[in-house]
Amino acid sequence: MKRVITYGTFDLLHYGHINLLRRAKALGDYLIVVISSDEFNWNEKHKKCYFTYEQRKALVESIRYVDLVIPEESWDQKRRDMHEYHVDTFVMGDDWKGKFDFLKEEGVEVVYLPRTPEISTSQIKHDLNEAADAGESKTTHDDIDTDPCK
Ligand code: C2G
Repeated sequence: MKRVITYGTFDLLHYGHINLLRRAKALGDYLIVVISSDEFNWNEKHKKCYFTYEQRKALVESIRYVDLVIPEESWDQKRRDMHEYHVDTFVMGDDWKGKFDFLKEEGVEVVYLPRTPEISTSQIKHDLNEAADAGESKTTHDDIDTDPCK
């Protein structure tokens, strides 16, 4: 059984994340996803997530490609993870290209996959903020046609 691992925040889960996870799983038989804890995100990535770790974990665990979700609590846990989870292949989007090549020293294959270019969690937040500022988000329920027979 070929074991693949990948790391990320996976906040506001979107199709760019799904594209990555689908291609990562296609490289093996078992996919481990290491999701950044709330503390790690805040202290190390200076990211405030919309969803908590538990919520992001539940979302990612529901994806058909994913076999196991564990927490990412420090930048330097990767070397240990490769051995603890008997990893064959480490996968990241190519925005990280070259950053984790040192993991080859642990005997794993390191693969960087092309990012899905036009989508990101920060882009989603930006677009929603812009829409809110423009007043586009003021949909009221009385203007939504709920009569299924019409
Ligand atoms: N990704 C992608 N295409 C996008 C957005 C993200 O392929 N449009 C990939 C990223 O390259 C990454 C994974 O999806 O491999 C998760 O992305 P993030 O949740 O943004 O994770 P990141 O903040 O990059 O954290 O130790 C590594 C870090 O935890 C990675």
